[in-house]
Amino acid sequence: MISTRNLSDVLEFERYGHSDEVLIKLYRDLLKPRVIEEKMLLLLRQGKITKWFSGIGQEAIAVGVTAALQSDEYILPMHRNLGVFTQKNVPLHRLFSQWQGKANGFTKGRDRSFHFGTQEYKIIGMISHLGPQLGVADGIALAHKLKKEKKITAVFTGEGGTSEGDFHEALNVAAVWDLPVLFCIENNGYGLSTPTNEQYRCEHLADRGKGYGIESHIVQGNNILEVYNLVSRVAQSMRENPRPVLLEFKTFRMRGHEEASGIKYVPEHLLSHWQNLDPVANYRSFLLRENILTAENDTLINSEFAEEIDTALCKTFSEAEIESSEALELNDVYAQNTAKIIHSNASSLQEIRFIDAISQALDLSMRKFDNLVIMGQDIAEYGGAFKVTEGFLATYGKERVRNTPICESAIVEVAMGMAIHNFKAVVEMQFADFVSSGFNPIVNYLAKSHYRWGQSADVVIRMPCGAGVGAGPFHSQTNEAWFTHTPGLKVIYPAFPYDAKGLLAAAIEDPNPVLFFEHKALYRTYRQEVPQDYYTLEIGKASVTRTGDQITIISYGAPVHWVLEVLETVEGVRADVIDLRSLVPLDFETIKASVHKTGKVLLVTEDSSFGTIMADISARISEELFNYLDAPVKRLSSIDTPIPFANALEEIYLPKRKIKEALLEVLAY
Ligand SMILES: Cc1ncc(C[n+]2csc(CCOP(=O)(O)OP(=O)(O)O)c2C)c(N)n1
Repeated sequence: MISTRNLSDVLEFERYGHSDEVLIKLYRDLLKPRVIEEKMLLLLRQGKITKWFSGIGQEAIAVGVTAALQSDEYILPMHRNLGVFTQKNVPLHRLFSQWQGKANGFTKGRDRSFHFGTQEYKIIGMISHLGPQLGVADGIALAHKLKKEKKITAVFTGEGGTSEGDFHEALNVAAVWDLPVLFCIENNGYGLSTPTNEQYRCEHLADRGKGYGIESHIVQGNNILEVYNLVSRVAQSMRENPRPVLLEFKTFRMRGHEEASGIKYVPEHLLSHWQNLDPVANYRSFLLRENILTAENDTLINSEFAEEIDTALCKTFSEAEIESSEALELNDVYAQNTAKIIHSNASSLQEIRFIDAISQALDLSMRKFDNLVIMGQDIAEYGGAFKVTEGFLATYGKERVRNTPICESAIVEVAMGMAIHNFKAVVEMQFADFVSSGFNPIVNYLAKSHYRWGQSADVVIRMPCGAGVGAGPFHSQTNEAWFTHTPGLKVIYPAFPYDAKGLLAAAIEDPNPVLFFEHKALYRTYRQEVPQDYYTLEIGKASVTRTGDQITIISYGAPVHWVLEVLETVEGVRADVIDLRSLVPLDFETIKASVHKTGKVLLVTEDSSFGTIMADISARISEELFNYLDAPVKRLSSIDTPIPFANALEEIYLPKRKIKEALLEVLAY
């Protein structure tokens, strides 16, 4: 259903029964971001600030939407939505300090402008990639819904941002799950310099609501009373009857995308048309005409704001430049993990497969944490592609065991949103290969949030990976190196059922985002005696699976088993076999102790050769342990091709067949 509100060429205001006080309050709210911005433009010309994204002409949307929300409802604004921040009463000096990269801002100088969130004010700021926050809003809304809180979540995008896949995925998920998300498109005519007819083909973006089965409305975004009234009405109805609603606000960007870029590409007639529809000037005229506001009062309000701004600016400008150190910066990359290691109480062990260990860890974690939700494709009735969650639906119900549409990006974003409202999420990638479709939110949103503004992403992404099952280039990759390079992520890669169970439970306890690799070839082939109850293992500790003093062999995942098999076939070799278990954080101490003892190192990974984690380990051994080495560090990895399908080709690809020769070569050096 699409409703089209008043879109005439003049702004006509209707009181909707509001008192004079309410109308004046809305005027003050609308005026404030304008006055701040005019000051910022002045400071920019004076060289006192460096960059500015103008929202002049669009203020009625941010202000009207935020005014219609309850104070504990989340809002996810964009770079032009200063009005969201003023409406939520964020202190001006903190905002200014944020823009100037100072300590009283919200990111300790680590991110700029509006790229931050604050739980205190229930504002979750954007990342530069525009689209991901749409799915994050879905996650917050889902968290509200699961807690049975009658709250909505509002999220903004420009019309340019609607071309991103994130927009489609987020609307679709919100529709399928009936999430109370208010999707607000600010259609301001241009995405940087690209006009709407080069961005999309439909007449109105609101028309897209129909395709998702979502109610949508077109709103004159320059009319504060239209915005406020429509959003108030829709929001109340969404609280009672949770569902997404799509709003397309028609408006215009009166200045450049950012100040330096200018607006040469905008035809003059468009500017003058929208100048006549200026949201502040028109509303002021209406209030003056109706004798609700006097010119004297208007002057008073303006000077009150000017004084407040000057005081706050003084505070910011007198604040010292930010100081830090390597240690302080590194210390904020991860949230502190306060979870204690839990030891097993079980008196008996049971021999189980690797896959059973994964299922048990998930099952016991679901019992332990009632705020834990598992999401993934086909994981509910079907039990997942590998049957890891078979039976979970009957035990934990559809709300906590969630089949998802095929949209890895949105689901990772949903997991992030749930973490923002105090849930834990486990996301199952059907195959680790498909994580590429959810790559952006993992490496840019989840990984960086704690460092940027102190928000941890309590999310585990399960990654069934690896070769040996003849599944070809898109179902066999071991893609841990895509993530080990990104600060902020933890990467775990166990090789044994005991480790898999304890480390998956530990990953779920850990508030940081964890990529948890599960080698498919181990799922049903390897068995081990494992305690049946709940226990956790320390993340970041390698295990020495076999000891010896002649050579250190370092590996993780399936190759650990290949190495152990080879050692069974060569007599008399005394090798330390280190199973890393955790790639980030990396246990270099265990490596160091072993190399001190053996002086020889063989590194074995299933990853293709260039840029593996083994390259870093090799470099570090060379740098730090050179004096202990009796031979060059030897690396073994798969060849630099995509992983092929046919068994014979897979054998050529993998390093398995080269292990014995490499071992003897290093020993003989
Ligand atoms: C994924 C991505 N691609 C490109 C950009 C560069 N970029 C920043 S803002 C912008 C235009 C956005 O247009 P729109 O969504 O309409 O918002 P507006 O700036 O008009 O308010 C572009 C292309 C980006 N930030 N992220």
